Amino acid sequence: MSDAERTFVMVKPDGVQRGLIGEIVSRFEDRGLKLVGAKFTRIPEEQAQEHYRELEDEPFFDGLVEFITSGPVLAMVWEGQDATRQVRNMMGKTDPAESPPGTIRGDLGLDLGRNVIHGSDHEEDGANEREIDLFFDEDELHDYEKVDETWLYE
Ligand code: IDP
Ligand code: MG
Repeated sequence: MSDAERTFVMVKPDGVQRGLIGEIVSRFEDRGLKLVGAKFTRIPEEQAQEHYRELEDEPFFDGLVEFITSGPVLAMVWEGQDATRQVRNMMGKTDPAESPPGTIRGDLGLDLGRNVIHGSDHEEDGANEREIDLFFDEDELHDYEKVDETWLYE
């Protein structure tokens, strides 16, 4: 595999409440990505502020932090070739209304403030490592071989 990479992904509280965990995890499994870490957790306020720190000057920042801490989330790390960009492509755009059918946000959401999923931004330098470190200890991430790897990668 070239460009093997780990990326941080999270089913947000709205996705958990709407029973979309299975649907979302399924999409990444079907695509061939490998789950290397997962945690069902309620994010402490300080961690939420840190996670979204580049948005702290936005008018929607407080509401965003309130929303993301309002209930449990499923935090995950997925691994695969070019994983960060592939996951972002599967998610669609930030606004579900702008996201094409076939994407997670385009299929499962309607409103910008309730867009179901977070994924590290491939255009933001080092976002995946920073976010993985914020949510996971090293021993919570698992190196293992999956039986389908020789059939997924040339
Ligand atoms: P992303 O989630 O697609 O990476 P970002 O611009 O990083 O989008 O914004 C982070 C999150 O902040 C979005 O997923 C969304 O939940 C929220 N958000 C972004 N822009 C707005 C807005 O204009 N109004 C309300 N919420 C917003
Ligand atoms: Mg972002």
